[in-house]
Amino acid sequence: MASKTSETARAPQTRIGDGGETHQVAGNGVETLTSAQGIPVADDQNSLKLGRRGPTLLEDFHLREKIFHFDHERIPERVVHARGFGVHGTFETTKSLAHVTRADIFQRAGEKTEAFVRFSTVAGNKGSADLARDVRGFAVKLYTKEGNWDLVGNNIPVFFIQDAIKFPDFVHAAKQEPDRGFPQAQTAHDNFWDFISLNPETINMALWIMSDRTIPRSFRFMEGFGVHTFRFLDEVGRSTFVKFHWKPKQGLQSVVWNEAVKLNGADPDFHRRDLWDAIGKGDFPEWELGVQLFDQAFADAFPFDVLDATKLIPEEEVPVEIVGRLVLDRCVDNFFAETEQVAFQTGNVPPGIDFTNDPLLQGRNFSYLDTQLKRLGSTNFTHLPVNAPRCPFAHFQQDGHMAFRNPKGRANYEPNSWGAEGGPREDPARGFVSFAADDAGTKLRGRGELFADHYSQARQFYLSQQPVEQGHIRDAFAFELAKVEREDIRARVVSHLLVVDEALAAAVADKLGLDLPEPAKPARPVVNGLAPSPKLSILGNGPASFAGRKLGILASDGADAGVLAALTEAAEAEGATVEIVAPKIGGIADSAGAKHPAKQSVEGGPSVLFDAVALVVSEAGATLLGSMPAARDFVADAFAHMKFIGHVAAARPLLDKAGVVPDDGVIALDAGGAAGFVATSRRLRHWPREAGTSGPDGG
Ligand code: HDE
Repeated sequence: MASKTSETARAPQTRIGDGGETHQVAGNGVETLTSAQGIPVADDQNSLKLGRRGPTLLEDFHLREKIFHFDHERIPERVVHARGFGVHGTFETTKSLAHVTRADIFQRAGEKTEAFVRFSTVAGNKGSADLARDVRGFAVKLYTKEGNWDLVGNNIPVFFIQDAIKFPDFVHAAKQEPDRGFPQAQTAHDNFWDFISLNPETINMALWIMSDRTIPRSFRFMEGFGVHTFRFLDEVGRSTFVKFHWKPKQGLQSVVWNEAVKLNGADPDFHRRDLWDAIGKGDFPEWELGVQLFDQAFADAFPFDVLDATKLIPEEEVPVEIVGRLVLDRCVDNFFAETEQVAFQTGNVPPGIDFTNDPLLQGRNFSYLDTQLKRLGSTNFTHLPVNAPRCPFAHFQQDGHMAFRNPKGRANYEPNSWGAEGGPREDPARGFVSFAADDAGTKLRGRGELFADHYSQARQFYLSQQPVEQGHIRDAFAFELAKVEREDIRARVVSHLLVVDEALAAAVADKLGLDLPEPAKPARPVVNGLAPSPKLSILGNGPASFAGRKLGILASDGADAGVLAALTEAAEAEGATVEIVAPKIGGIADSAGAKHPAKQSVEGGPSVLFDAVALVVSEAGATLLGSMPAARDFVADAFAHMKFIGHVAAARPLLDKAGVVPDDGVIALDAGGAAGFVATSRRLRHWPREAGTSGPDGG
């Protein structure tokens, strides 16, 4: 046993019992490690013991504090939307809406407002994968000069249910089943489809979630929607109904299902990494804020209830007017402090914006405040920097856990007779005033009559999709229902689809090997003649360029230097990113001897990470890669996912090994083909390949 004297006498930089590792110590500009109380720490490697091999002492306050804090690092994850990613940005008003709202944020074109946005999936737990088939949350906090406005929306304009009272049932059914604790982050299970099949109000949303909207390529390539009908109020309290839309300047883009499945394995953080990388290199994503404005007369004449969140108003009927732009340009400094602790609340609206009686919205206004207390543990969550208003604020709320904004002075109530020293007072002119709704009625449990039309807009959505997209919806239904163990549930879902579109229902039933059931009985007659709304298609609203997308070049030693340079130049001129994937992470030397570092080795860099791929290999490289399963998968997957594939002539054997029968989407890069390949890649996918009509060999 070491004597006490020898331990006390040790040199300050020596660690007792540390096996001789070297540790950096404070000094020369390196900060001193302290306890949370500020006490300098001498040894952070060893707990205090009675002798080197003896028991640990309770006296070790540093050990106790360190472990105590660690034990309490987690706060409850969100009960829905647990997995998310937040970033900062700026909203700029581009058009004044002073004629319809007194909201300060919409008074002056050119006005800039700080913003925080959190994107999320809904059903999965915090550690689930990004490419789950799921709705994406699109929650925006705008720190306006008259208080925080939270527009807590989704990437789909309609919702599953009509009344907040159904939300716990819906979420229980969607999340993991309670006895087994799985499946998580996916709706392909009995409970979810049981709920859908027994609640026809979900059918419109069911069509949306089986579309490619739920497998976006990037947060940057999705729309956002406020979903509910809100009100704008002007200076005299006159109301105009409003629906909010976020339109990505980058254009819409989704992946195909097989790609999503593989992405979840290749990079479970694919969406958050994409946003982090894009912002990190200055490619700031941007959305336009659009509003659909309408009055009571329109609402009365519209065949659906504008208070029903399972319905939308087609843009073709009420155009979306662009009134602002949102640029996301700053990642968080600390994920926990900002993304995890940001607290959205639908009830946060500044003067000039107000609610309608949408029963889902009314329920949300209750829920969000409640959930913040549970999650953040104190009513003082508004003191956290990410949640605090940026405008001056003053009130008499006080004390509570962790209050760190504590007012001075004697008066903590109002009215009071302390004059100017007595603190803030109400302001009837500037303050928030609710719409003077003349509501009256019988107390009952029920819904508006038009809420009962559950199929008309589902049909309209389906008929608004391009054939490729309709095929994806069919396949998604067949995939999910094939995971449902009970045949009666599968059949009940198909019975609803029969009311939406007979051909869709028949195709799904065929894929399931199911006899067609009787159609469901709609509570209200289906409005069959609704005009398709092309704005509801993703493919119809894609980007016009390859900007913001990623080209993956599978390269080998001896790769044609000219082709590499031409590809890189064309892609970068387009605003796209180029990444080299090589047999080894050390990179390659091209035909001119120049070295190119690899971003990925082919084993860790499958083609699902890219929007288009190019094969720039030497003859020897093609042979080498052709012998590597990961390289063959790289090529075969790119082809199966309908991606454009550029290649040099030497890559032909690799294409053959991957089973690729070249079509119009497989493009030669030799003889100056690089620029044309990048230009063609603007179309993102070669969809005729999926339909089997791809030419020249596909017919
Ligand atoms: Fe939410 N929702 N929600 N929701 N929601 C939450 O609040 C709730 C609904 C949405 O990034 C929770 O802070 C009820 C519709 C987003 O932090 C909770 C109802 C829409 C986010 C809650 C709805 C949303 C949430 C969980 C039915 C689209 C993530 C944690 C009445 C318009 C916000 C939290 C973030 C989060 C309740 C329906 C979007 C429990 C009761 C409809 C984007 O309060």
